[in-house]
Amino acid sequence: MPVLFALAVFSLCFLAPASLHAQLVKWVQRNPDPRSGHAMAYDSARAVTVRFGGVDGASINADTAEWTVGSWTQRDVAGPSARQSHAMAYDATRNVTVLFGGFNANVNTFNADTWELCSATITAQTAAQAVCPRHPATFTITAVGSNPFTYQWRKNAVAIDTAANPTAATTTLTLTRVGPADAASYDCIVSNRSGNVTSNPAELALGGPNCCAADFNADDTLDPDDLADFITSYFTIPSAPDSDFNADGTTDPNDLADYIAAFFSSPC
Ligand SMILES: [Ca+2]
Ligand SMILES: [Ca+2]
Repeated sequence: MPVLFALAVFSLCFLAPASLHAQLVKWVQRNPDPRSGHAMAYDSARAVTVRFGGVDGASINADTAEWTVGSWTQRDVAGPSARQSHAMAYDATRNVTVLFGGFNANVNTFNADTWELCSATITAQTAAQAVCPRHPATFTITAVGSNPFTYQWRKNAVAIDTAANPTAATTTLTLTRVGPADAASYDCIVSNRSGNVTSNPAELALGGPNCCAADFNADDTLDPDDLADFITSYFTIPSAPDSDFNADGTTDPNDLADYIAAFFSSPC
């Protein structure tokens, strides 16, 4: 005679208006999902309680479900075989749920395998932004889940060379002095043992109502240093993107003329 256990989670809903004559009290059954011999552990990185396996009266299960406030969500993830009486614990240092052992009465097998449930969730990221030319721009990503993570920032869906810009392999991408070529869409691929998740693309635009085109050294002050710095760039490193002041793809006398005009006529 099999012995069945039923798991039921109840919540007391209680409304208490000012008048005791108008009062509603009732029990609400949250989830009628019978289960015994399962294991559960709290994943603090994702703020969910993970349940795996167990017996529901009809079969031994290999399903994964997660409990958050008020409901269970079934997770369609491959993992351990069907079992009961296994153990689970959460490793808060690496943010993984560890499962070990258990028993499958259908095949009379005691398990000796160890599993880790890994996760990666992007919880915050920089939105689209506009940056004044030659100023720095940063994009930041925040991910929670199983350590360690790796990061790969992309520009227009193409991986940024991390040898040229090591910040492209970190949580914060920094572009030190943006120019027309930097105006693009940026996202980040976050990877760990659970796989990859990609952030939403965020646009970087150049300019804005408070930008000062003639502030060549981008210190938010227009003074003779800017004129000197532009002339130095123009004559010594004409290949530098900054020397192409009018951003037409060529550094020529028009850039010098345009810069000087901007410097002496700029209201900033
Ligand atoms: Ca300046
Ligand atoms: Ca030019």
